[in-house]
Amino acid sequence: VTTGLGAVELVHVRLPLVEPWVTPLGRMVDRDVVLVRAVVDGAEGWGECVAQPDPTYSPEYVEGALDVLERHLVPRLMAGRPTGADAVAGILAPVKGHRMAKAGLEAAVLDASLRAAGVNLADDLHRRSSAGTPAARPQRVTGGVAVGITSDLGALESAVAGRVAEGYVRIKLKVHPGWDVEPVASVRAAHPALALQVDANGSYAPLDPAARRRAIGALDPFGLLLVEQPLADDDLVGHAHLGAGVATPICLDEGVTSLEVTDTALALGACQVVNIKSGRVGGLLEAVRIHDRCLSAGVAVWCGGMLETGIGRATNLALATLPGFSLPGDLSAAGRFWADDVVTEPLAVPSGVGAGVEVVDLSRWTVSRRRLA
Ligand code: NPG
Repeated sequence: VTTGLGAVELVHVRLPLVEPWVTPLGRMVDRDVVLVRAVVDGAEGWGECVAQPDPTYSPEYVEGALDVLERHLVPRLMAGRPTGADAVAGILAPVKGHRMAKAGLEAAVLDASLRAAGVNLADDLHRRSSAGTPAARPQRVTGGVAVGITSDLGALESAVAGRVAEGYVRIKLKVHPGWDVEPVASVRAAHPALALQVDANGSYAPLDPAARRRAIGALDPFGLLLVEQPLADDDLVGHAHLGAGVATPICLDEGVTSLEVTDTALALGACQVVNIKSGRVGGLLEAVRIHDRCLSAGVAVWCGGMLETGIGRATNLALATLPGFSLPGDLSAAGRFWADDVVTEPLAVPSGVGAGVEVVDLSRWTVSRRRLA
């Protein structure tokens, strides 16, 4: 058994979605995704790079992630001889940005080293968090689900009714100027007590400040949990101004890329809630730090989703067991997106070692596979 980091493998897979996924950013019928396999101390681990096929959610995208992983990140990591996952972010820090690619690599190393040590991921994250409860971490978390943009209000209503019937306790709707008050009003009328929130993916950015306040303020009567990322990624001041003029709590997603940006957003009053995605912030360990900071600042967090396969969903579930995750995350079951998932386990906080999932034979979905030793 080789000690330390052995081989790293990059697997580009393409999974068909059970139904098209439509957001303010576009329409997707297959999910192209990069899975990272790492061997540490002879144990195999998996991580998922959540970059999307197109650079429309963030500057990262699947082919770019494969390229930066192969040319820059994996060679640096190999040369840096990390003894465990704690060393990964520091070794990769000279490469700027590419947080989703870095996070996928760190997750694979973390999973492998925890498997080698016989430790469960959720337990490990609790040990790392200043607010963790290693002796009594939750065995399950409450999941919410995202409903995409539909062709009309009738289709939206039946999609929401279906998700509520499946048992989801919180629904997130996608909104943009022109598809906001009407869908929210119609869902609220049908489900007066439903925990409901909306995600704009920055689509209100082109409006002037008064029009933003009118559009987002028009959602105030519907008692939403939050409105997510109404403005541009880098417009923290704009979010602070908008938040001062509306009642619905503002949540940041795309805008929060690191612990430092979290501090800036909190100092500016840019948000009342933070969506934490380990990929967006460069890794699970940074996500734990952001969670800890938000918890001590009294800012609620929840775990976002990036249409992950079961590999990424397992790490999301482990993360979401931390105590600051007081709002339901985008932690829908595999069947929400996939007819067949890449893992065998059902969606519950995995109890096994590492991230706790077993990866099936990927060959039927594989676009390319590169082994970097
Ligand atoms: O459950 O994974 C999920 C989907 C949650 O809406 C969701 N994700 O902006 O947060 C987002 C959004 C998204 C993911 C948008 C991928 C575009 C691509």
